Amino acid sequence: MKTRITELLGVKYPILQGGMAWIAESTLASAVSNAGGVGIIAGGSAPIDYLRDQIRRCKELTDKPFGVNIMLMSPNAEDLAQLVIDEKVPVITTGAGNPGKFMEGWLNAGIKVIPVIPSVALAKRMERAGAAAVVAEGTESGGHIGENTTMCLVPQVVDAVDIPVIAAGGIADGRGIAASFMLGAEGVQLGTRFLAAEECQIHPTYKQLVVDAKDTDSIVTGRYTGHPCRSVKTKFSKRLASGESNGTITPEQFEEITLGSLRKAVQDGNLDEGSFLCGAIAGMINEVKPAKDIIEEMFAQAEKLLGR
Ligand code: TUI
Repeated sequence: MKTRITELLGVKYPILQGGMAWIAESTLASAVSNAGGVGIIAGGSAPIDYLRDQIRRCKELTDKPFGVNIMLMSPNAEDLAQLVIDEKVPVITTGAGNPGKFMEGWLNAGIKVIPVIPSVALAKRMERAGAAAVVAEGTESGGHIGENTTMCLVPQVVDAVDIPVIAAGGIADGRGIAASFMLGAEGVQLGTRFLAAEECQIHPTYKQLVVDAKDTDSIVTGRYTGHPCRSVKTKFSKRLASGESNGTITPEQFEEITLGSLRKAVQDGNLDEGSFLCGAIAGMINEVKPAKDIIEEMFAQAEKLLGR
């Protein structure tokens, strides 16, 4: 399936793995890259030595292209932004902010920059700033989200920019990929589907929550903090949601309670204090399998649907 994304990145399939903070490390990223997609290591708010180590491990595990996601709300975004230059990472995705101030440095280093954007306005700004492509991410996604849906956002971004558009949010099989292509996207980014990849290193409790989730099992919390986040419905996330709506948890208390909650989910499988981020499509994911099988099966289905 050749598109401007496969050409730009030199890969077999036009698929990026989401740069999920605390989750997307070198084992998962290299498995996706070895399968013909683009594996992404999450910078998150990791210490610089950890990310350097992960990048070097990924280089040992694959000779295929891979990328790093820079989460722009991270307190050490500046250091991580320099690290990816020093380590000659070929592709960067960004999230949770406008990467404008880093663009010149990255472009001068020959890095292909692919910002994740939740709006047409930001897509246009990123194109002017030299982005190679954009990921248009709908509110169906897991984690920190914008307002617009994938179905509405992707075609509007496609109409607004000339660079290739990658669709994200609510995609987990060949039907979602085919639909994204019909909307004008030339690639897809999937996060939640890869939570249930064999190579994904999250706690078994987290993986099981994703596999067991049904259609109504994701919940958005934290709108009143300005950082809405989608996760699996658990006692913890439901308590946050009710505290937010009935005023018993202030925005400041919310930030305090959720600080470190993603790590508690990923590493400890802590159901009482962990935030198990996931997309609204989790209900469709019922099986853990290798990243290679996930990718090959999805693209076989998509190609059939698209009549190729
Ligand atoms: O970034 C994500 N998803 C994430 S980041 C994350 S870690 C986190 N932890 C606590 C608070 C916030 C994040 C978990 N999930 N997806 C990409 C994404 N980017 N979604 C929305 C945005 C975004 C939002 C505003 C991108 C740009 C933006 O720009 C605002 C501006 O400055 O113009």
